Amino acid sequence: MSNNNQKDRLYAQPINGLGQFAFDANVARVFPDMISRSVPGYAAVTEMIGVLAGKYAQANSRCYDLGCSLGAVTQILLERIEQPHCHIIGVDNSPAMVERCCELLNRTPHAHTAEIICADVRDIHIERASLVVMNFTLQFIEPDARLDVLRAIYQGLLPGGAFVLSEKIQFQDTEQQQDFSELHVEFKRSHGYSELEISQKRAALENVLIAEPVEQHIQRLRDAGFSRVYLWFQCLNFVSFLAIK
Ligand code: GEK
Repeated sequence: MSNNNQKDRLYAQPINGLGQFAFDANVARVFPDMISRSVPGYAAVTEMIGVLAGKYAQANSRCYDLGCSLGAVTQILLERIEQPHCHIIGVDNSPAMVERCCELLNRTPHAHTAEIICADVRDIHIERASLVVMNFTLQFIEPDARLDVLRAIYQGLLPGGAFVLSEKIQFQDTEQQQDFSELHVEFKRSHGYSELEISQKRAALENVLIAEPVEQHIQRLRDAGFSRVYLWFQCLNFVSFLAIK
């Protein structure tokens, strides 16, 4: 049985011909450690998604975790949703992530089960949803395709349904961008990442993770149809929005 909590050392040694970051089996192996040491506020956001699920999940509906990775949010939805006949669906387009997600879900007994689908979020049909979560996933989809994703989510939500969107952001103000990027590097250092690990990871993520300003996210959520759009969380350059249909 593979270890649940392997330490992320993927960028600890100099890598010749450093390629683009990909959600492969190596990443899947260390993912919980990687995300908790890289995303300030990740634990707080995922825990709060459980609270939001308690309020917005409706009986006889579907709840989606889009870009579920190893199912951290899916697990929280399974624990927190008590409404009857609420079908929980996790979607991720990385086969390695999906395989590991299913292993981990099978290890944790829950009263309900979740369906995990290996697919691109752009290819799935969202319907009868009371809650849709995209926890740090839209940022990996090319910007031109993002509005269509949000429109499909809006169309698939029931009245009163909620969409939770968490993202790394870019600041329009260059000074704030510089200050918060430095603070993010400091956060990574404080979690034991070396300068080499930080710089190689940053280079690998270039053009893979495309962060946008808060204002652009809010405008896009409105363009997709949402009229109630709230920024409910921010820690440095990581935020989460709640949009209600
Ligand atoms: C968590 N939500 O632990 N379709 C489906 N999945 C995708 C796509 C796509 N087009 N693009 C990327 N992914 C999780 C963390 S991680 C965030 C999400 C991070 C998947 C990708 O395979 C990866 O598993 C996930 O989105 C992003 O709360 O690593 O910063």
